[in-house]
Parts: sequence; C-alpha cells; structure tokens
Amino acid sequence: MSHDDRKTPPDALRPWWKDAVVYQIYPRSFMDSNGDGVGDIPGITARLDYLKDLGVDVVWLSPHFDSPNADNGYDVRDYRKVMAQFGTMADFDTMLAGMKQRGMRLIIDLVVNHTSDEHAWFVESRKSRDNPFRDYYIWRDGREGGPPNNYSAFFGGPAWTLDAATGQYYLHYFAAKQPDLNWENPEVRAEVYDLMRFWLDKGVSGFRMDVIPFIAKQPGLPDLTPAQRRAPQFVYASGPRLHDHLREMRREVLAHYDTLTVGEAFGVTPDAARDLIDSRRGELDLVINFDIVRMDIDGWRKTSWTLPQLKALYSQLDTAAGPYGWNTQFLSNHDNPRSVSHFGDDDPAWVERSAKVLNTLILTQRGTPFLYQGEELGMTNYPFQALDDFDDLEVAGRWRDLAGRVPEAEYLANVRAMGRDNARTPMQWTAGPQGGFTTGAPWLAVNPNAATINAEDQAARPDSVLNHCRALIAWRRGSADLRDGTYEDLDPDHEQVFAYRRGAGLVVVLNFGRETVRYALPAALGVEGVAFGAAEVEGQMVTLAGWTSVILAVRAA
Ligand code: ISL
Repeated sequence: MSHDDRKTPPDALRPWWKDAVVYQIYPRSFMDSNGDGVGDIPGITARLDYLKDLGVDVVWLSPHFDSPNADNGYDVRDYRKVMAQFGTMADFDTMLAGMKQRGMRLIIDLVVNHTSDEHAWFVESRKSRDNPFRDYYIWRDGREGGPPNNYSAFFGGPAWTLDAATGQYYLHYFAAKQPDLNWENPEVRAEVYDLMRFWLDKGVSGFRMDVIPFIAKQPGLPDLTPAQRRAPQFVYASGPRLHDHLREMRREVLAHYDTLTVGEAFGVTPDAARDLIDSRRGELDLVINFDIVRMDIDGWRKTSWTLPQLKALYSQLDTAAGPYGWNTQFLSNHDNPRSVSHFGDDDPAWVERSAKVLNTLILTQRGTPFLYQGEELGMTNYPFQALDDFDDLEVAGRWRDLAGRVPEAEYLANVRAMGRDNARTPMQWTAGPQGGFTTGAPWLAVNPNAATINAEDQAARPDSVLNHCRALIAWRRGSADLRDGTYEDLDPDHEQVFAYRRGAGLVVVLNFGRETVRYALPAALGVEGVAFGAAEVEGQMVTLAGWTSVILAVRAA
C-alpha cells in the first residue's frame, strides 16, 4: 500500500478523536483532596491545570459511580450516583466544567456487561424466579449437582454462583459480586441506553466500554473445550449478537451525540477488531486491544517478549485496522504493569531515558495515543513483598485456584511483574509524605521511589520525562505525518532498534537497549536532519546512545 493510499478522509470529515491525546485517570489513585486516603473528584479538579499543561485533549475517567468497590468501581451499584468516597454529583459537574473551560473533553467508563450484586436490579432479580427483574441477569438450573456449564471466572473459580433462595445459578465472568447482565433482554438494553443518555446530556463526550464484546453470550452456553478453557475470553468475546447490539446502541443513542466510543476488546483478535472499528459499520470508533500488553503473559504466568515480536504486532495491528479503522496506541492502563517496567528499563540509572523512549513510541505511532496516569513521569512497578501487599481481587482470586498447585513464591514473582496493582499505586506528585497524593493513610501504598520520581521535581527539570512528554505532545499536534501519516516498519528483524517511517516525511528511531547503536537508514530515504529529539547524524548513519530516540526529517531520495 503506497504512502498516500490510506490517508483518512478530508479534514472536514475527520473526527476530533483522531487528533486527540487521551489521558486515563484511575480516580482512586489520582489525587485525594480530603485526606481520607482515597483519590476523589475534587482532587482531579485541583489538577486540571497539570493536565492542560501536559497538553492532553481527552480524559478517560475509570468508573466514578456508586459501588461497593469489590473491583474498585468496576462493580456499579447505581449508574446515576457518584461514589461517596469520590464526592458528589456537584463535584462531578464542577470537574467537567473545569475540563471544558480548558478545552478538554471527558469520556467515562461504561461498565454494562455486569453490575454489582448490590445493584437494585440484582437485589430484585434474585428474590424469586418470577420477579420482574429476573431476566435482567442470566439464571440457569444446575447440572448434575453443579454449575450449568464449565465456564471459569477471571477472578477465580467457576463463572456461576448458586443462589440458595431460588436454587438457580447466576453467571458472572468476573467476581460473584459482578453478575452479568442479560443483553438479550430488550429492557436491559433500554436501561443501558437511558443511562448513557443521562451522562451524555450532562456533557460527557463518550465512553470507554468495559469488556463490551462480552455482552453477547454464546447461544445455549455450551461447555468450553479444554483449549478454550486456557483463554476463555476468546469465546466470551465472540457471541454472535455483538454487532447487532453495538449497532442498535449507535442507532438508539450514539448517533444523536458527538461522541468517542472506545471498546475494551479483551478476547478480540486484530482481524476481529476490524469489524468493530470499521467506520462504515457504525459500531465502535476505537478498541483497546490486548495483543501488545498481554504478549508476554500466559494466563497468570509472565513469559517473555522480543523487540521483533513487538514490532510484528504493531505492523499486524496497523494492517488489520485497514483504511476505515483507527487504532489506539498505549502500553499500559489500570489493568497492566507500568510500561517502563514492562517494556523498558526501570533501573534507576535508566528509567527516565527508557520512559521517554516508550512515550515517544506511544506518541509517534499511527493512531490515537492513550497515556495512563503517571506514565508521563516514568512511574514504575511497585516492590511488592507478599501477597498481602496486594488489594486486587484478581490476585487473591487466582491464588485461591492455584494454592497447593503452584509455589507461593512463583505466583508472587509473576504478580509482582504483571499484577494490576502496579499501576494502581497513588500518583507521585511530590517527594513529600505519601508522594503528595494524600495527607492521610493511602488506600494502597505509595511507591517509595516517589522520592525521586515525582511531578514536582520533573516540572522543574527541562530534561525530565514530563517535559519530554509535554514537548512531544505539542510537537505532534503540528505534524500531519504523525497525526495521519502511514506507518511502515523499516527494520522488523533488528533486535534492539525500532525504526519506522511515518507518512512521507518522518522516520522515528528508538534504541530499546543500554548499548549505544550506530544505525544506517535505508539509502532510499534522504535524511534531512533531526526533527525532534537529539542524535548524531552523519549522512544515513544515526548514532543513538542507550535508551534514546530521535525523530528525523526525511525525503524520498
Ligand atoms: O486481563 C484481565 C483478565 O485476567 C483483567 O486484567 C481484566 O479483568 C480484563 O482486562 C477486563 O478488564 C475490565 O473488566 C474488569 C475490571 O476488573 C477491569 O479493571 C476492567 O478494565 C471487570 O469489570
């Protein structure tokens, strides 16, 4: 495909979110304004100038709804109420107004594959088999004294729980406190569309949709095969009615607003994602793929990855998006380890350089960049010492399944590397007590390296990760090649260098190692000079010190 074949439609038809930089906030860990140790909405409002200064266009807010916090808000008890620990609806309105005053948009987290078991719908549904809300959820009779089928839950145990009151099992892909909604019930769909309108009418600009492919169940709920049991998400995400539901959602709600929809595509392959994001199909705008962030995890075990494997995934995802799709570009979120610990080098001597390289990758790939809170600082994984240090129900739930079959030390080593709590430790604002996150006792321990990795220190240092990120976000805004240019990997097999062309006029070269590299660019590309960053350039030869990157201006020779 030539460099110009895949340019998107003229600007007039170009949706705003293609040029946006998105920043994800996990509210529990972002900023605590009242000293209770939990982040809150006034805390976010107090940091809006920080976000504006960084240059982000859109904030994705992880769930802020009323919740018992079995899964830190991904178990919603009331979709129209703000979680008390986070503040009030007036606080939400103030935060949203503050974002808009700064030219920023807000998308919120739509968690509608399941609710909390404390949601009024489920409280009613479980009362009796003929309760009007019974079919809001998925109830089945047991089989041979056990669950209706062999589905497993992601947080341990079977995906079915027996409710003694009515003698039936209910389905939950996640925790027993997160019963799955029955999307085959038109009343459920109407309820979801109504709550979507509630928040859109308040002025939010769209939704990140939690495990949205899971809403369509497999007809008859047949058993998983042994192979399917190893990765049930691919079965859970391929129910035949998914596209019908998404198109109805678009017709009923989204088509009437100017929105961004980002589906969390857990269990969706790159080719299957194409249909979800094809702009002609009217389903989703973007998806959050798992191919890169889970390239080195098998179930709960951390495996390994190589740079050529990473590069192959970038090319596969870019090709799969096709001319009518658009990708998200990210390396972490609240469910994954810190990117600099996962894909970079978090040794104190290298962490800043490495974080800048990874942020350069995120911000120069073809697609919409999604930065996760703290990534702009190079925040790292946390030094967990014991399973009791973790808050995440996924860690405890998997251990219930594995205890006695796997040595605790082996399980701990894996969750230390890949556990979700790595990304959930509080934002590191200062070198002061609790990293400046709270004046109280934080709900999850602050990383001790806040003493050296924090926003206050980095704001004052021109060469910091924060200032590099800020400068590149600004520079990117003025570059048509970065915002819309095609993507071409120039050297898929190189073990240490990631070099790719963007559009006609730019080449990005990243050194994914500590050793200085001298890298020769293809003779067909005439190097005109350094466009962003710093490197020694002699003709076609670029010299990059360990963990550095450069953006070069080129022309077809
Ligand atoms: O990858 C996972 C399965 O082991 C989990 O990290 C994660 O549950 C999965 O990616 C789906 O994530 C979303 O749904 C979950 C919630 O815990 C996650 O925080 C959310 O991002 C259930 O709502």
